[in-house]
This record gives sequence, structure tokens and C-alpha cells, in this order.
Amino acid sequence: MSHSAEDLEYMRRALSLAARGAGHVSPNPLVGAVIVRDGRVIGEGWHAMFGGPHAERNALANCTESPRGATIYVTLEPCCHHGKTPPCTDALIEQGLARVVVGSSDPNPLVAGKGVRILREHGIEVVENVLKDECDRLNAPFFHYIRNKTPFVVLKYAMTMDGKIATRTGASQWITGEIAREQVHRDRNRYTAIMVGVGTVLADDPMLTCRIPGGRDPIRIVCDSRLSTPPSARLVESAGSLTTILATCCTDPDRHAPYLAAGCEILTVPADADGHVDLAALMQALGARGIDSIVLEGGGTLAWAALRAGIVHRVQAYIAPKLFGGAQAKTPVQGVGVAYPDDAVRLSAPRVTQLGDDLLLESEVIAC
Ligand code: AOF
Ligand code: ZN
Repeated sequence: MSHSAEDLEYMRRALSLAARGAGHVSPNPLVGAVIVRDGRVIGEGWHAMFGGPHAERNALANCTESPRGATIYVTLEPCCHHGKTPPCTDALIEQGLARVVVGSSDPNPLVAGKGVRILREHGIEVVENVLKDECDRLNAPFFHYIRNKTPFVVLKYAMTMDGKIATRTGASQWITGEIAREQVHRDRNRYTAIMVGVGTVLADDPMLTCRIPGGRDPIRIVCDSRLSTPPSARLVESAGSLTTILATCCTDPDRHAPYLAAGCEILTVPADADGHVDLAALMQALGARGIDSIVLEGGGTLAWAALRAGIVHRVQAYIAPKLFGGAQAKTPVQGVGVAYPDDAVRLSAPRVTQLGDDLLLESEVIAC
């Protein structure tokens, strides 16, 4: 069904408002709302803080005139349950909204179509699925987490146009330019956690913090089967002030002690057939700990294992207009790889964004 240019325009505005909550609302959804009467915006709002008022109520509270008879554009189906806040459907009915335009349907079993039904039962016109794909994509972590209770995982890497993530000496700073790096930090703010393999800790001694003004640092996770992260690593030394989780198969309390003393959490996870952290089991454990989304930032061994374990949902490839060459120079996904092209991990057609001189390609994993 095609939607009017006006409906699309206001929903686009609601989407950009929704994104303002990034980093502050998980594991709840990013939601934006715009209230329009006679072709004029009379109120706007978004979900700004976990546990705080929903987007709809913020937009109603910000109205510069009565919303009676107006249209509200909301990126997610309004809720109809008593949670941390009362139902938004009540507020929309009480305040006399005439029309509700919705982006995504809410998979939350407490809502799941009931929000729309209640509004219609009260004589309110409801239009659904406006910019649905964009609205769904914005909340992919919420949708995945509420259905599966495991984190939504984004595999991210930066490579040259010949597919290298480092030179033959292992040097990898910097491949992309400033604008692409800013986007990486926006994602560190947006997603709840960041995960790397122990090889990346040994090679780069990274901090994995978010370096944009007002950004919040992600929970840092190291996948470290045999617990070989050096206690002197910057991740460990800063674990007193930044949440840091070491996921390991090592169950020896004596070996846990120095990390625990430094403030790290240790998550012991069963080993897979190769003796490495069982990544599917790790995702269950992280989901149970409330982690709804993870950026997986390297290296190539962990990336391959994660793809094989079927835990990756989205791939972000940053591509810089450079060539490193070198048969031994590292590539983003290593492991043994597939034997035949037909065995490839299949991705959706990428969304392409130009970031300065670099490109960002983003695809969803279709089959792995
Ligand atoms: C939000 N923000 O703007 C909207 C949400 O626990 P509560 O009361 O905050 O309710 C959370 C649920 O409300 C959430 O899972 C989703 O189904 C629905 N809509 N949630 O956090 C919002 N509109
Ligand atoms: Zn609500």
C-alpha cells in the first residue's frame, strides 16, 4: 500500500527523533512521535530514557496547542499495558487524537496488535506500516531481543579495498578516515556492548570506549577461552570504572582472582567442540544478563567462529580507498572459510553510505 507524501514526511521526522534516544533506552525500543494538525507540527517527543515516559506521552506533553482532532505519527505501535508507565493508548484516547499513524508493529506480547485494536475500537483511524522497513531496522535489537532473549549482534570491521584489516606487520591504525570513525563511535554509544577476541586485546590493547561528546561507553566483553588476557591490559586496568566481562572456559578460581580483583566480571561458559567458548551459550548468558545488542569488533578468528555459530545478525563493512597487499596481511573473516561459493554466508543487498572518502556497507545475515 502506498502512503501519502505527508505521512511519509512526518514519519521520517518521527524516526529522526527516535534516534535521539540511542544509548539511553535499551533494552527498550527507540521511539519517536510527531503530532500534526492542519499541516502544522504542534508537538514532538521521543523516548529519551529507559523507564521514562514513552514517546507518545512526551509528544503530548510538548504540544503547543490542544491535540484534540490531531494526527500522531509514532514509529512503534502505541502500548496498551501498564508497565513502568501507564498505557499510551489511554492518553491518546483521553486527549482526543483523531488519527494514529504507526511505523512498526510491537512484537511485545503485552502489546502485539492490541494497541492498534484498542485505538480502532475507540473510533480512532489507524494507519499502519508507514516507513515500516526503516522503523523495523532502527529497532532491530529490540525486536530480536524481545523475541529471543539473546543479543542482536553486529559484526563490524574496517578494511582496505583489497580486503585487508591490517598491513603485513599487523599495523591497523588507521584504515578509515575521521568521518567513518565517528560513525563507529556513534554505534558504540548505540549498542549495549562491544565484544572482541583475546587476540585483539593482545595485538592492540584497546579501550573500546565511546569517544563522542555525551556518548556512553558500551559494556566491554572479551572472548577469552583460556583466560590469556594480560592482567596489565588497559581493559583490565580500567575495569573498576567501566563494565568489563571476560567470557572464558577456564573455571580455575585462582586464575580468576586477579581479574576479579581489578573489577572484571568473569562469565564461565561451556567449551565448543574445538575447546573455545561456545558462542551460542555465551549469547544465552549475556541475554540473561540483560545485554540486548553487541558490536563484534574483531578479530578475524572470532568473526568466523561467530558466523559459524549463527550468532551474527548484521554485518557492517567500512571500506577505505587504500590497498595494503600482502598474502599474510589479515582479513576481516578468517578461520578455515567455506570450500565452495555455494557455501557462502549470504547477506542481504547492502545499504551503502558514503562517509567522507570511505564507504559503509550494511547487510543483514540471511543464511550462514
Ligand atoms: C518504550 N518507549 O516510547 C514506547 C514503548 O516498561 P515500560 O512501561 O516502559 O514499557 C515498555 C514497553 O512499551 C516496550 O517493550 C514496548 O513494547 C512499549 N512501547 N516502550 O520504552 C516508548 N512506545
Ligand atoms: Zn507507551
